[in-house]
Amino acid sequence: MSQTQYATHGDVAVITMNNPPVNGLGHGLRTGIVEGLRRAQADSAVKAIVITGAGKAFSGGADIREFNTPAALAEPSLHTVIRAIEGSAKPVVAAIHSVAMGGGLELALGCHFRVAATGAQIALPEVKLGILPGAGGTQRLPRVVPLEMATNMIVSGAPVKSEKFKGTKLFDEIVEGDVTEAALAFARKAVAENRGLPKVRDLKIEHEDAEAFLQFSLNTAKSVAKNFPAPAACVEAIQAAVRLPFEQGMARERELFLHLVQTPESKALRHAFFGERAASKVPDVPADTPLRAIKSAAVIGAGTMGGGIAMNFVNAGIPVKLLEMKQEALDRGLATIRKNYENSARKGRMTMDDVEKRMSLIAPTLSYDDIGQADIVVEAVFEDMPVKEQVFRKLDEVMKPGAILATNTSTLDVNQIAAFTRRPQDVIGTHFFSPANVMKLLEIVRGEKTAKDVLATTLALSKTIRKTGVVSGVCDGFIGNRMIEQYSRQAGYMVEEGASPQQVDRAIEKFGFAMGPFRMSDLAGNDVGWYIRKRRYVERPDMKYPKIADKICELGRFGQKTGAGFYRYEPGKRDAIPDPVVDKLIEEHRKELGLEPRKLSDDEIVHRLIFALVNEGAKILEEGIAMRASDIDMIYLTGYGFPLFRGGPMLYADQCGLYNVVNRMKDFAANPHGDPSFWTPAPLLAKLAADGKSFNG
Ligand code: 3H9
Repeated sequence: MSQTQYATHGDVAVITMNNPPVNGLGHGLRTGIVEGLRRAQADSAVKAIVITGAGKAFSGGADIREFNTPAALAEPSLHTVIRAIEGSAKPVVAAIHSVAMGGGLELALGCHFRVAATGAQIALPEVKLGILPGAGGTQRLPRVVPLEMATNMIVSGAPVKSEKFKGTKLFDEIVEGDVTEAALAFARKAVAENRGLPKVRDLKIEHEDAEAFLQFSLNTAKSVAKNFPAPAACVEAIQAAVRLPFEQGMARERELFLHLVQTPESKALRHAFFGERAASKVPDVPADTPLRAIKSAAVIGAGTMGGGIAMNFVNAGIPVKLLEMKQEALDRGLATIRKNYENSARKGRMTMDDVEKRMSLIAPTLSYDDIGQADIVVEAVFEDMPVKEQVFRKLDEVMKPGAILATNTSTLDVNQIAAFTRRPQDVIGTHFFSPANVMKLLEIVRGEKTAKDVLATTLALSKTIRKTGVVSGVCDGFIGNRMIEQYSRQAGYMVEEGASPQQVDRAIEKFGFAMGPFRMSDLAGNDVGWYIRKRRYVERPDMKYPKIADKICELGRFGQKTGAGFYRYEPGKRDAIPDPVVDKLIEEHRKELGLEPRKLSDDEIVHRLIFALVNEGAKILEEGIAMRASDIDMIYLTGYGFPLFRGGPMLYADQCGLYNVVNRMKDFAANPHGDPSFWTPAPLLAKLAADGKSFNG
């Protein structure tokens, strides 16, 4: 089916791009546009041409799925299309009713005139995919809007509403109502008034001190973007626009684009773009599953987690009942929420009026009788099955039929929790990450009996509260924590073998993690892991654990909250300071084990940590706990501080080559200390490696 429609309206031809969902400029659409142009040129009755888009976008840009495939290079390329538009002997008018992004905007910039609807979203967002606008965007945008504005748009990728361009040369008209009608009228007027065929390329970039401004922008881009090469390359392309004749600037832009599109950073960002969207799809839950209405919520527990969860609802305008057992705990929880909002107000992110408005959406209560009418209730009480049992039995009694009963458990069996109620189909896990009002990840745990509409509603809710929702099946620790346990075990082994906690943290932080395992544990509270391990020792006597972390806990060093953990902390400060007490403890522990400390390289540290994640990830994938490898990556990118420029553990393993991963694991298994069985490759990993395949296809 053709991806364009062609029609004539009197003496104006209208080419409508029609490639759902967002008119991505793939090969089919590009071909259709060129054909439409040819047809219009050949028809002597046609005096002008309008290009518009069907559906929800004018165009979301080049088809990202085509990148690094032959289709991306196949003619007509986007350059060829834009050249054909610009070179048209009849005026071409872009009619932009909504999103014009990336290649879509570049195409519009090739048109002789542009008419946009108010509210249309305009952007060159390529930088967010680790590339730059590669079809003239860096050369043409600075010719129609002030250099600062163009640079800002290209380097940030942020969308700007069409009306903000009033007074610039980007749009000839910004209209309310039917933009195609307006463009048709405009086209007729342009012909009648003999306005010719103005080309953006012929305009001059006007700026008093472009060189100094761009040098400053380049320095800023380099220092802010650190691991991402694209922002600086964007500025370099704009520098070329300022310094060079148009065609040479285009050549420089092309060169930079072709380099960036091959970088692992760009692959990682594109993986995350599609991974985020894939995560919201569940193969056996149809996209049109009717959702349950979520207009009100309740949260059980006003502790750190409960308070953060309540803030999520409030921020989305959903009123919340916040329930606690004791007045003091409730008061404390509310005070913390208020403090958080007031801090935001102090930083200028909201007004004090907003603070009051948000606080007014929270109704504190000590009674279950007050929460029964909520559409969803999220339990965030102590991580202990008997406590959860009590809460869920009570919820089963008081909640209205059809309410979603969610548990914020991070490790416990959601099926067992569901079985405490007579409505297991309404029970689901919503595992928030601390601080719950900040962290992007929401691990959504699908119980055996969770109803499809409950899952679909929770996934939709994750978008409403601006989280990345990723579905996990039921297992101990779900996806994220089950994997992190293996990572922590390796971290502990490496300290036993000779690394210091600082060395381990430093190595993985250099790799790009926001925080190493020991600093992270100190932040989260070492007692949390200790509590879980004590349960493991009983349930899984077959599993070996390094014991340093237990010894740290036995000293009451629970981390930042007690002023000491693997590091020590000055009162009120968060800087992790190495502590000789810990060094001594480790030394004694090694002696007890009869271990002569050895030097570990940073490379060994990093790869033992990452491949521990990958091997467990492969098991999780094979067991169907995760639906796809990219879901695991999204969990690690949004909840565990995995470096975005590396795309997540599974993509990182793919980029290393799974054959190499398995070989490296064999080396680790040969290490006489530690746990050789730890490094038995998961069957899926072994198979993919042997077949020369990857996790992400
Ligand atoms: C570029 O243009 C390069 C050129 O400079 C140079 C070339 C030589 N391609 O976000 P949504 C899919 S680079 C392919 O949920 P929304 C998306 O995967 C491109 N697919 O909807 C999803 O698919 P599915 C620069 C794309 O309404 C579906 O559309 N452009 C593309 O919330 C719906 O997406 C960008 O970076 C694409 N370009 O938001 C724009 N765009 O249903 C990136 C979307 O299978 N896109 N899809 O999961 C966006 O920012 C948003 O998607 C948009 C719509 C605002 C357009």
